[in-house]
Amino acid sequence: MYGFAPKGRLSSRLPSVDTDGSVLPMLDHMGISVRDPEASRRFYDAALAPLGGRLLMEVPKAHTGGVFVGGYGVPPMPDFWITGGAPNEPRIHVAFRASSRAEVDAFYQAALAAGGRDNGPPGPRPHYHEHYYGAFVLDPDGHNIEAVCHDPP
Ligand SMILES: N[C@@H](CCC(=O)N[C@@H](CS)C(=O)NCC(=O)O)C(=O)O
Repeated sequence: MYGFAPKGRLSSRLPSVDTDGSVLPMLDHMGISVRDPEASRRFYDAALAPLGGRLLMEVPKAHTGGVFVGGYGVPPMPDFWITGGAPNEPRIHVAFRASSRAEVDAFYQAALAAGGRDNGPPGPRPHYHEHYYGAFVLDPDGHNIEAVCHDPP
């Protein structure tokens, strides 16, 4: 379903720097547990689309004990995984990067329309930093999902 390879050899130092000079985040991928994978897929399909994200990979159930394990990301790399099972306690907070404030707004609207619950409408959060603009939605299990743009307006 997807093929991923880094653009070049990665530096072993932090922050990781790709061969083209771009800085890569320390975090490679992460995952959360969700009670109803179909409901969560509907939510994340919709919520992440405005950010350029989509389901990129599903691990064959022969390798997962029969549960859904799917990876979302901006192609080509899945970096956010959902796994069917008992939701994490306490619930997880995940922030997805948006490239504009309009994308944050679109994330919020799409996430609410796909069954999310409001946890903070789009707007500046200057207590994080001067240009921080975020929106927060609880996913079907109550995980606190955010889109954030760090750029000046
Ligand atoms: N409802 C708050 C949500 C803020 C929020 O969830 N912030 C993240 C960090 S960006 C978080 O995990 N905060 C800690 C907490 O809520 O316990 C808002 O709209 O600002």
